[in-house]
Amino acid sequence: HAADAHRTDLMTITRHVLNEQSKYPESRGDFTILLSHIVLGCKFVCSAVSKAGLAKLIGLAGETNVQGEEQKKLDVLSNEVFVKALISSGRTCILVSEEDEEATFVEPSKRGRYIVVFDPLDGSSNIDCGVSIGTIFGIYLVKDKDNPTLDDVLQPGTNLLAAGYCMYGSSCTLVLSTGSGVNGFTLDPSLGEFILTHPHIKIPKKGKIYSVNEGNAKNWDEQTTKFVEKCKFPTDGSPPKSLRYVGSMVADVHRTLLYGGIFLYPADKKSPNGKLRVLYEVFPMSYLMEQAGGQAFTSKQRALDLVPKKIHERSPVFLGSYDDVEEIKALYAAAEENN
Ligand code: P6P
Repeated sequence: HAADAHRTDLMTITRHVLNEQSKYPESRGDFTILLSHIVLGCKFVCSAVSKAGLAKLIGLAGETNVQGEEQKKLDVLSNEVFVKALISSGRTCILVSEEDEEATFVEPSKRGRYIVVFDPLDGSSNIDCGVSIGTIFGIYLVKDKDNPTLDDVLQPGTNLLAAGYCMYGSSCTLVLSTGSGVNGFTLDPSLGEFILTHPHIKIPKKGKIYSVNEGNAKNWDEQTTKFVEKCKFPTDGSPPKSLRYVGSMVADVHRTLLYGGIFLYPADKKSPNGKLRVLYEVFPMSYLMEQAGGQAFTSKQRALDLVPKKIHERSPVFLGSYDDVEEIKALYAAAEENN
């Protein structure tokens, strides 16, 4: 009764992480506890986002409610929930959030060994039109938890212990890697549990989709312009690629991970470092792409090799199917040689 076993042998995210952690005999369950608090935050945001539309009717989330009180915007609310959940886990010592200008150093009595970098509600400008948005996070170890410094946060993405995102769309899907592949979990609202629905996600080696904001084409550099031109007018007889661009990173990356293709947020004359943030957008998504057999590039180097100097630093990023990213890397490498 394999089907029956599948139905009754529920692989929840907590069980899955415990299984993975059991490979490390020295692990004391701290990481599992940390992750369960991140999952709690995702469940809260999922519930708040799904009510956002209704909230307009009853004056919640960013509107003034019947008492005329200014309700918090969803991204501010989400940030507060994640910060409180992470601190209460007792396993974190530094938090970096897209919503907070400065890093949060957890008070010694509640401090643990982990650093969490996160965007609590990425793409939140899209929420009013019902487009999928998401939480993006990455987890590092602190060097010395009794003396945490900002240097602990300005680490290359190659030091990440884990990364993931939770997409709030038609369903609530959490995609996670702790360093041995990528797995996807879907929230079963009747159980309040994330159940393993996409085991061992592997991105297709080559894709048929490119994903970029063509509205910035006027400001692109020559290499990006050439690459996009090749997507539209292939010179090798292959069919043109399809353009799919949601404008919400989690939605565009999730589609790229499952269907293949390439997502680009290049630098342009207006934004010489592109728009996406290194710590809590580029690194976690690049980590997941590599774990799923794809790759991520910044126009100069492997994205995970970047060493950020500031916590809200930006970088151009080209990520997705291995072969597609190779093509744009070749264009930038050729330009380097000619310089
Ligand atoms: P543009 C959303 O505001 C965001 O930070 C990412 O989620 C998304 O990929 C990007 O910006 C979209 O930017 O300039 O194309 O609207």
